[in-house]
Amino acid sequence: QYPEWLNAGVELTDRMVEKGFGDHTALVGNGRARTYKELADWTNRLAHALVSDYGVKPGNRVLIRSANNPAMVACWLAATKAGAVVVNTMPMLRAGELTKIIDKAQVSHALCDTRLMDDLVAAAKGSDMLETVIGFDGTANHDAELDRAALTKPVRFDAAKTGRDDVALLGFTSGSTGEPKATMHFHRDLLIIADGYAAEVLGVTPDDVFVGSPPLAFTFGLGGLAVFPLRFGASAVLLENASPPNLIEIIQKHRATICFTAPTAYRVMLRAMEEGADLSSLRAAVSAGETLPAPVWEEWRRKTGKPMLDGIGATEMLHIFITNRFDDSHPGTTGRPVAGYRAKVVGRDGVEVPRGEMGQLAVIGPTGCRYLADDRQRDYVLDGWNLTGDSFVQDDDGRFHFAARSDDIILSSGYNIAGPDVEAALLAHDAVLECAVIGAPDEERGQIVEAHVVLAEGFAPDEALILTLQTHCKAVIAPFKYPRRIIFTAALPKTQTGKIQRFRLKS
Ligand code: 3SK
Repeated sequence: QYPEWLNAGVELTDRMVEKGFGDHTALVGNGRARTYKELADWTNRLAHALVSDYGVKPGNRVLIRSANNPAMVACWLAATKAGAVVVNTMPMLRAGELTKIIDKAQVSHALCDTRLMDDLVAAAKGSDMLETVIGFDGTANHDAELDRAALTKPVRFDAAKTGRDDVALLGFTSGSTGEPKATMHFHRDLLIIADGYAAEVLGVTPDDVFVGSPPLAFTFGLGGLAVFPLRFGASAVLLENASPPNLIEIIQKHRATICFTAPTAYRVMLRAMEEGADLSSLRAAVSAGETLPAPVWEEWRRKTGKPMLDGIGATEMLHIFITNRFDDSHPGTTGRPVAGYRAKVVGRDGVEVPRGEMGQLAVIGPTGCRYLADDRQRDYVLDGWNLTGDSFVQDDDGRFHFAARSDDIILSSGYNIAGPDVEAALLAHDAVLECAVIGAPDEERGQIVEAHVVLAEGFAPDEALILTLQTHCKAVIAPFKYPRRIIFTAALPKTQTGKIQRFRLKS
């Protein structure tokens, strides 16, 4: 359904102006709001500068380093219009991590918020490939090299003639080993996720105001905070610091309607509501990236009268491919495939297992995994089906239920225990703010269930609480699953996209 020649950058800006959204607010951030017309002009000027002053050519790999702000979105759209393949990166990355990405993606140009230059400059020194590092002003006062170059350029730009199946984006994912993989996504893929998930599931309208915490460098964030709003003439509020308190403040201030974040932030929002925070403007609370504990879903429903939309996505698939719906959302399930996708649960032999049995989730659809120069492609895609590495069960009604990452199944005394089941039980106790459950080696049992727990305010980490939590778990899940060891900790190790790194808890 997409034309042969297609440029996602143009579709999300100039095309929206053509459709009559020119005066509508597109992006808000760093104290300013920008309309679609302003965004189209801004990105066209930047694209001119990239091409004429810095020699960006179609197919060049262009790295962007920034926190979530309108300038980052503008740079991404401009580079896309110029036909570049964009590699968005997170501000927290250090030089060593950037070097790996630069080498893997063969990055020739880097656009960097001037506040984040040091690590990029250090990374560039270690690379033969990266020739041009250009600073932009992330605060959007137009006071850096790229901004100055763009200032005098025309507001019309003839975008590169990109095909719908030309690569537009490289999404990096570290996987559980920490060795980065780059996933290639086409111009059409960027529109497919909007025309699929965002239209079918969220029913986005121009009145929607998006907020959220995932970095734009993570495809969850790029979709939820840039592609989805811009595809439908809606607005996005971008936060450089999207800590839960900031998120809560912004939702109230901008009367946000759609929020993309992780379960931990929703837990904080629930507490804030008790203290008077008004989050009633939210019509969609999208949760992904980590399993959504059923108690959080239930409390959200109780306090807001609305369901939460838990979903599962993957950088390999670009965005969410199985999800709950407003009229079909249930605690503890991930829901059904997004329109255009099919999913099944398979055994080790790749054959579908009967309903009710646990196996690996396989998914097929209009987006899918294409690793850049990586043998791991063979493990991920089998006969067109993407093997996500997640263990799921499909129930008799066809809904998918997350069991665990395949790495998170604990084998204890002959029992298969899904770590997330134990986490959900622990999280149902008021004392537990966050937790991660792993299998720790044990001579007698092979493995035992070990829980790492961050306590909520006001609870003391003592032996009595360990006993209380163990007793609580035995009461809410099969007693053989209870955590035999509980370790209290101040924080859990997480990736920069907020996913808990359970493998780092394993000694
Ligand atoms: O959870 C994820 O890993 C994810 C990745 C990309 C897009 C969306 C999601 C939820």
